[in-house]
Amino acid sequence: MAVFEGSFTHTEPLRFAVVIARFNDLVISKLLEGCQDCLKRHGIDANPHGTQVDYIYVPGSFEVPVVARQLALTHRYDAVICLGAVIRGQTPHFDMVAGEVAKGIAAAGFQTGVPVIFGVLTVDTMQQALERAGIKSNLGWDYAMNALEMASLMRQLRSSVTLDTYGNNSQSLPVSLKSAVVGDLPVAPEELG
Ligand code: INI
Repeated sequence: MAVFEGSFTHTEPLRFAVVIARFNDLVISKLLEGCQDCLKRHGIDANPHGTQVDYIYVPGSFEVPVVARQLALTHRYDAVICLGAVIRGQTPHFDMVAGEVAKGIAAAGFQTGVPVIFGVLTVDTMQQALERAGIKSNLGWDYAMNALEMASLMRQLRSSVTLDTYGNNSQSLPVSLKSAVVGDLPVAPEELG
């Protein structure tokens, strides 16, 4: 048997998409800075004109999932990082918006087999949002770490499913997982249970 876990080295081949909600830009721009700082310090060329990271802007967090899913479906990226901030004090629809965004981002990852990172702050106040976007810590850094780890893990799982330790095609994974890790388009709902 084997242990699989993502690493934070050998990042040269990795490709990421970052989906950025413009709403609450004061917070989001800081999350993005933290995210880019982490990627750069792990050897990623985070330049928008470079080859490793694409940046896609949407109006608000509600629009993030549809774009994240579309990007994941291209299978051009090892992971999609979603950045947003939904603040309770700003909208009576907080629970609805936050819930739909969370569900949509989870579905984008689940349906495509591509890690889609939930980097959407859901907080009560702007103060809390800013604390998590640089005043105390910067969760943008953590989201990038999650993306690096998942990107690496999925590459390992893909190569182990394609060719296992004994040089055979592995038959041990359930169909849904096999389909997800080898990057088939998209996993049929009935396989997801
Ligand atoms: N979008 C956010 O990302 N955060 C919020 O706090 C927010 N509030 O407060 O309303 C918000 N609204 C916009 C929403 O995401 C959509 O862009 C809009 O409803 C159009 O679909």
